[in-house]
Amino acid sequence: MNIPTQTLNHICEVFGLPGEIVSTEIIGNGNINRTYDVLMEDGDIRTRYIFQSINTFVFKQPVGIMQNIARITAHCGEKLRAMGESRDRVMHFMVRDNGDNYYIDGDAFWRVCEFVPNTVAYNASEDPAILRAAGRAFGQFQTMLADFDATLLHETIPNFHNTKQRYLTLDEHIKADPVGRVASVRAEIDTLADMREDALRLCDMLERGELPLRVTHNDTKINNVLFDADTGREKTVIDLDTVMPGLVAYDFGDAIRFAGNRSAEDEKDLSLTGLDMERFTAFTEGFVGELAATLTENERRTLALGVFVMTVELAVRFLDDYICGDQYFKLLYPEHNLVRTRCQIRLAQDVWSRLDQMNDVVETIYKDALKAHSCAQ
Ligand code: GN1
Ligand code: MG
Repeated sequence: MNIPTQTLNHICEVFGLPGEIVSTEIIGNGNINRTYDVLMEDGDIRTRYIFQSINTFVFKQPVGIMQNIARITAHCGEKLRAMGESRDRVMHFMVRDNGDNYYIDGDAFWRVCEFVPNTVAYNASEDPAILRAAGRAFGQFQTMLADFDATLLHETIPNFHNTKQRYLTLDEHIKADPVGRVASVRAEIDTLADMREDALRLCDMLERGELPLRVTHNDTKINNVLFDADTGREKTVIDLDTVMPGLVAYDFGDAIRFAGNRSAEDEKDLSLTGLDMERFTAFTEGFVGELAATLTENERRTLALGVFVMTVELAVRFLDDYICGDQYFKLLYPEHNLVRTRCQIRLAQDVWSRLDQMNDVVETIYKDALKAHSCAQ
């Protein structure tokens, strides 16, 4: 959807951005919010910004998100400054004269942040160096937030990674069958039912107090990492909308679900879908390398399981949205949510068959990382 220039100009005014808009481009890879890359010119100075309108069907309390973001970016910014790191290693949101980092324009909820200069993002990569850097980026993000007071965070989407609740919601909608699609997806429903017990293992452990809550990112797709265009090293993590208390396995699992898959998450040709162990290994080296010293034994032993859980959970969410008539995720074509569901189911099956192999890789990398860590001390 194109936004009228008038609206964008108005947003510039509200946020006090100097100069004129030279060009705008839609950034299309998010499934929820609408995002625009806006280039502005003020005399000789050209500045790029990211304008985003938050999807308020998905995020019912956008002001809470923006409060979370202000606190998280301030916390990370301080840490990075103390380490002598560049200011580009955290996102910067524009603040209006009244102190708000957002603007409500009728039904639309807008925010603006600086475009991080000289960076690139990837929707997929086979390059181990890039995957390792992505792993480091999400690992470092957790490390930076390890001493953040989680009680300050609004729960932006309640039960976001509560797999049990996701299944219960699916059960309800299967019963209600609001748009008459249930009969056509019996096979998918049955397969997900077979996976249910194993997919709830993280929830069960959390309920039994066997896994600690951390402040996690919760949406760790590789396109939520910006890399330095010259060096390829991780610059910063973006998309902070779902930063909430969670399990380390959520972040690890979701990242591998996306970046470890040989295919896109909505591939129609399922023979192309499956876990690539080299990509898995490279990401794990980066992620576990950062977090080895702080991982509990249960956390470490559930990382690989997290890949399965997050993949099944997303299959459940895509199928639920399909059964409900596609209200949540953006679609590129009518059957998109069903295609996504099938692809995630295929990936989950492949991941399950490789669980032991994945656990072995995690264990080896963990031991090496600990050794490197104790040598460095
Ligand atoms: C959504 O919009 P995007 O790409 O950041 C979704 C994630 C899913 C992802 C699947 C708030 O993320 O949970 O894993 O699509 N975000 C929300 O591509 O539901
Ligand atoms: Mg997101």
